[in-house]
Amino acid sequence: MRNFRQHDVRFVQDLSGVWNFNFLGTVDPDAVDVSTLQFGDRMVVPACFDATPRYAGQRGLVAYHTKLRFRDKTPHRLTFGSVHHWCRVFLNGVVLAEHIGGFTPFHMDITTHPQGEADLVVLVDNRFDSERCPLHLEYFDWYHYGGITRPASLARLGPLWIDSVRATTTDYRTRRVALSLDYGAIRAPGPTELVVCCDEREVLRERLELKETSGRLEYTLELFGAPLWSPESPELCPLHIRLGEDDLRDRIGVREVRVAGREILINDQPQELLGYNRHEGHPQFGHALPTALLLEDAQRLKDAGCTFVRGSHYPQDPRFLDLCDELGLLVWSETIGWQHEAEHLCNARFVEAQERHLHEMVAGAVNHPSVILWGVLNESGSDDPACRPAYERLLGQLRLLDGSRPVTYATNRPFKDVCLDLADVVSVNTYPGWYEGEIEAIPEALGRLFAHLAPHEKPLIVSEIGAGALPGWHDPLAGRWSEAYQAALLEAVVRFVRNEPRVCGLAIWQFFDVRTTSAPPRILGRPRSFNNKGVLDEYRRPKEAYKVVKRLFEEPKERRSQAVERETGTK
Ligand code: ADA
Repeated sequence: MRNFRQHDVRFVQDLSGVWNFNFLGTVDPDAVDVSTLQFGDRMVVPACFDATPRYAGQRGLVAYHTKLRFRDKTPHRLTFGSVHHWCRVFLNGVVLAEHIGGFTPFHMDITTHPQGEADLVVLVDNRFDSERCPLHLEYFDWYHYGGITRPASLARLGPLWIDSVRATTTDYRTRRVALSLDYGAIRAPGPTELVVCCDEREVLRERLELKETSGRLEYTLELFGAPLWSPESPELCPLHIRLGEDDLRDRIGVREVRVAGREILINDQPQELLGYNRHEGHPQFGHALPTALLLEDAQRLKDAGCTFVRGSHYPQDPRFLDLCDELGLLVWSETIGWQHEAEHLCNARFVEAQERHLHEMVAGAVNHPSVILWGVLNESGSDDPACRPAYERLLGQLRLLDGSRPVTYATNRPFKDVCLDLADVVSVNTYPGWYEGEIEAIPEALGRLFAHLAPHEKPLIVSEIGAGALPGWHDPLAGRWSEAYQAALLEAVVRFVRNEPRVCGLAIWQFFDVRTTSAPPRILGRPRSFNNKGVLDEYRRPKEAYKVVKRLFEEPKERRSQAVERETGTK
């Protein structure tokens, strides 16, 4: 599930492999008797079944089956990295759990089961149903693939287990880190030893008297001599925690993120965020990208001169975040969402589903130093006072769950927005030169926009801007849809934005082309059924703009600092 070993002691069975499979189609999940299901086909886990040739583009209910092996009678934890986009999980024919929403991990603890083998059946539905699964809707500008799309595992928890661990830098200067550990147990554990090692050095050893079957342990660690994490020097601190007979490995980065005036600071250093929006998609793999492709994407972002990636429009694979941690790429992590108006934002079911999903996003990504910003509700009704309570609630939840990172949302209605005061960072999606106006008018359009947002005195990120280019379309007239037009537009954008002291971040739309919804009318403006605004095509082959942007991104940082100095009169 991660790019490093998470346990030395805890036994974990990786469930990746080939499972039994049945495409049930237009069947109501409530009408399925799992004990009578036949499995005539096979399917890889993790994978998107509807990206495979046999089921390409099909929507419906499917059933997966595999055998689990329980080592003993103690509790075990079944974890799914992500299932798209509704599922019901059965163990030996009995429902264990239901889950909605892809792109986030979830688990179920199994406490009563005999030792030995058991049948695991997962009903998965990739159909759109706004009642049952309001997080995934057909009109979004990306294709929703289905299946068990990230790795799954079965872990033996034993009688006492580490439930979760969170490490937050509270003072980077003194390397002070707040550590909180939630544990669970089948009975009050009594005397228990806790040992915490950082980079194989023991930083805490304590004999505890645990009187409850669950609880939270909190400590302040002073990691003397630990290296700091920053984009230039992404040094990670391996953490190994042992509680009784259970253990957990994670990696932390000693770094603080803070907003000051118009800047986002990491360890008090202002950051210039330069990068792209990234979907998780590929024609052959759908959303289930193999590790090699995750690595390719991360390497390419670095090669493209990026410091920043916006995970649009959903939480990215934890293995991709691991790579960002290692490479020093800064990440905006956001919940699933796309252009929701009052119809959704005033609907309690939708907001509750967002809230549950947001909890999973934070729980899954909170220890990644690369994640510096949480986001919600891409391009939604932030101009509508009726939608403001939903923004208040979701941004408020994010702050409650993690006060150590700023929160934001991408608005596409900045001139009428009524929620910007709720965000720590103002983020704006805008398409001058593409949806409105010509390339020559970009400086004027952006200048007007930045001037309008200036009174907010907050960091400003251009969270989307771009142009479509059909891969290989070399038009002598360099018109819209040609590679040359896209390159010229992005050149104008990057030149203007990097010289603009009021802007601290730019995420171009987008890194590579992704398949979009098949539903009209959007599809009619999306040749090939793709959103073609990538600087790479869907197979990650560069278009003309890739090199142009790379050159501009790689120009020394001094350029923006000079612009900031000019603006603020500081030197
Ligand atoms: C929006 C949206 C993106 C994409 C883009 C476009 O800004 O947030 O997901 O749809 O427009 O290509 O038009």
